[in-house]
Amino acid sequence: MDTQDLTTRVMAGERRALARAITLVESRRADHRAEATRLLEALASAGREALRIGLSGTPGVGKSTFIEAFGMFLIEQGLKVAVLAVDPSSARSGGSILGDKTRMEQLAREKNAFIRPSPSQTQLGGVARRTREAVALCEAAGFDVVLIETVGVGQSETMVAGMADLFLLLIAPAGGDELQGVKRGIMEMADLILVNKADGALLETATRTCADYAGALRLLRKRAQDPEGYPRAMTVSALTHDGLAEAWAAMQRLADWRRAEGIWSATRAAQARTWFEEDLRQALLARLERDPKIRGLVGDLGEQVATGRISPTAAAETVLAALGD
Ligand SMILES: Nc1nc2c(ncn2[C@@H]2O[C@H](COP(=O)(O)OP(=O)(O)O)[C@@H](O)[C@H]2O)c(=O)[nH]1
Ligand SMILES: [Mg+2]
Repeated sequence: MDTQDLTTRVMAGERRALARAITLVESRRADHRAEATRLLEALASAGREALRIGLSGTPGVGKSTFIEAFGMFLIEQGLKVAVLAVDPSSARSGGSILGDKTRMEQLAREKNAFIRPSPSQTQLGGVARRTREAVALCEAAGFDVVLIETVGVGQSETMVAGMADLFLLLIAPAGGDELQGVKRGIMEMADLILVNKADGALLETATRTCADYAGALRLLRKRAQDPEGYPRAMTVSALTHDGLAEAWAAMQRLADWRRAEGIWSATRAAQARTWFEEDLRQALLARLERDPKIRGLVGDLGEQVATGRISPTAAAETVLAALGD
């Protein structure tokens, strides 16, 4: 399959071609990289856009169960749904979504769904680029919604929020008035806080937890990207599917408002600019690390800095000077 062929097949929404294209963008081989860039360029011209939804929450909160239920709900609405996972620790754990596939059994069988586990890479920068490119491929393949799942570890959430149109935070019902140690920074990224497991014996606790979060959200600084009433906290049950339709309605209302206000495109433009700068930074660092002369110099100077023979600032300047020639 050449690039032209792959482009045509991805555009036709062939899932096997999409899987293959993602494998291509995940490859570190220089020739693959060049082909991936050509493919992405060719596909970008189609100008297809999906609703990109970032989803985060600590292990056990019900992300996989929610994605299965919400994904099926969207498919019943006639939409095509892609699910990508970002897990910086997957190199060690062997990929979280794999075990999860059992929880996404139904979704995995749907022809209008596409599920892709996390690329096994330790470097968050590498994961970010590959995930972004996978998102772009899913969009080109005609998916309406791309869900990007991440586990609740700080940096990966920021990264996912940086490539999403909407960011959802899944929370478990909890007794007590502590907000489960959810970091303020993460709360500030959320467009919707969904308190999951609002069913059975947990319903009452979930309702109370939801009210707590609604209160906490009201205390946050007003964001330019929100209409009245957002960010919101709502209860859902991935198990009984209660609240899923309401959550989807809230997402659509927010997305529509942002489109109408020009916030949607402005946010995407700003995101693209950030990615460009981030890519450049990564590539420059990689180039430095490949240069044996610079690597040697950095090693030597590191030693001198550690033993106090030269200041960190002077050492950095020495390296920069060496780059100049
Ligand atoms: N009662 C109830 N349990 C749920 C719900 N969603 C998930 N769970 C359970 O919570 C556990 C963790 O769910 P999982 O989807 O694997 O969480 P993840 O680690 O965030 O992906 C499983 O035992 C699920 O059955 C829900 O809405 N209600
Ligand atoms: Mg899971």
